[in-house]
Amino acid sequence: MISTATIASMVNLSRKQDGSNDTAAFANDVAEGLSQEQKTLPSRYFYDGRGSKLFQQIMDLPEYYLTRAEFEVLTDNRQDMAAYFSGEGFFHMIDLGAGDALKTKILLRELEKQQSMFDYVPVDISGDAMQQLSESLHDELPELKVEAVVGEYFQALEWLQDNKSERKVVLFLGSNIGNFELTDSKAFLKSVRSYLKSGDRLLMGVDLRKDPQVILDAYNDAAGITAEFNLNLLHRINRELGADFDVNQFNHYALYNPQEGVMRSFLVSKLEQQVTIKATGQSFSFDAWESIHTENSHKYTLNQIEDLGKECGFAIEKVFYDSQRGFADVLFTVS
Ligand code: AVJ
Repeated sequence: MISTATIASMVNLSRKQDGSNDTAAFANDVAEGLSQEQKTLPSRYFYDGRGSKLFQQIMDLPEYYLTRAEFEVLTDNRQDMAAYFSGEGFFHMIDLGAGDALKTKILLRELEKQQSMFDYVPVDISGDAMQQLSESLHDELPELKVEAVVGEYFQALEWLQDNKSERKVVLFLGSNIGNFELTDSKAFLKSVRSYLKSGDRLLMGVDLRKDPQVILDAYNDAAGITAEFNLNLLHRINRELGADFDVNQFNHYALYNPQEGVMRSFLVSKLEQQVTIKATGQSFSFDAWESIHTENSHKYTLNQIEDLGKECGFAIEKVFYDSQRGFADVLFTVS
């Protein structure tokens, strides 16, 4: 069957096509992070080619409940969600951090079934991911109008602001909000809000507080995939910035603080050692058992989410839970 309705285009908003500025920014962020008293590396650098593959394996792990929980939420509530989205005519569905969009496809199929008037704007920092997604959507949902955007979240929202005045439904799934510090999540949501107007919506996936042991296991899987994922950051720095990290001399360590509701991940140096990064010409020393903080994964109460939304100009319209009540997709309207 030949479809004339298929329109798949891609906009690349990354700073440089050849990636040179991206490498400079990466080098800069790494040097800055390793120069601090508590060494730190930004979690957004997990997702190079190998890191993205490892994360896909994480999503299949028996211990990593998040993805299955959200899959269930979207599957069980897809009709209801689609009805909320498409009530008021044409809209752009903007998927921040779309990745392989495995979960979003549940909604896309339902919206098509309901003959909703919309187009799909997946946004991701990975050009490869957006290319693959455009192709898979072309095969699976040939009627869907897709405009993939390669870039950072705010670049994409800025671009949308200039180009699209129609109603917007923003998806921010997968508990990606959990990677932000509280102040950053506020800044992020306020910024998203500034691009929206009355009638627009935000659907945000959040991981909820639960048995700390369950959370701990999700980030310390028995197969060691999460450890590989965390350590891959050092492999990436070696490869892209010409560093000489001896990756075997670092351990993955993740612990959950139930008081704050924060999972924190670290790489711990097993011995006193030095690392040189060619790209910046700097060396960094590690004491034995010194740590690099690599990720925060926040777990929320619904009250926190409600307050967070309120402070950023959003009101909860509906909360969709999984059967265990461990994960929620929260539908916000702009207030
Ligand atoms: C993609 C940010 C939601 O924090 O649970 C998985 C990333 N890190 N295992 C998360 C991750 C370790 C994940 N997010």
